[in-house]
Amino acid sequence: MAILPIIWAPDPVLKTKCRSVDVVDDEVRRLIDDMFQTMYFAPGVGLAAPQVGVTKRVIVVDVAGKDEKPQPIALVNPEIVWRSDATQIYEEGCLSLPELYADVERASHVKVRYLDRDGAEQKIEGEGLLAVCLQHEIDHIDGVLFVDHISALKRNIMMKKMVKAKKQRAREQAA
Ligand code: GNR
Ligand code: NI
Repeated sequence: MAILPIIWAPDPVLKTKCRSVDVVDDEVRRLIDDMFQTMYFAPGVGLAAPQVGVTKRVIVVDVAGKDEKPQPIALVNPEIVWRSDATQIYEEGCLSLPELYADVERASHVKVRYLDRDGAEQKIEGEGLLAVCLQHEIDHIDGVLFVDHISALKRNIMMKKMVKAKKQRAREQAA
């Protein structure tokens, strides 16, 4: 298992519509294991494959609280099959947009069909943070970031901060 480097925006890999997985094989299971390790280390409540540079339709989530038992869920080829008309607003963050947060409105309840790590078809229903997280991660494999749901003005300010932060990091790494 390995902790993988997380890619920061702006980066073309985060804008890519990812490819479906044909077969859930050992290579995909290794990716899932590495993604869980990377997500728990970060720490985060979700992670999508393009955030670690892999343009495949694979996401992992665990929205259990600190004192709760872990609830890891790996979803291959996830597809939202139903979303509620009712919406919720949640202050989102993203490991690919470190230290940036914004309110995003999404469906408050979703049903998602996916393949589990054994390749078996499963369905999951989520509300609250799980619904937010499933939609945020499925956006990632379609090349969409949470800032794509806010006003262009706010998005431009945030992306300028990201360009600055990346330049600063490049300077630090060169030093
Ligand atoms: O760790 C994360 N927290 C979070 C908080 C509110 C809404 C969405 C998220 S997902 C984020 C991890 C991440 O970037 N996943 O892609
Ligand atoms: Ni994210």
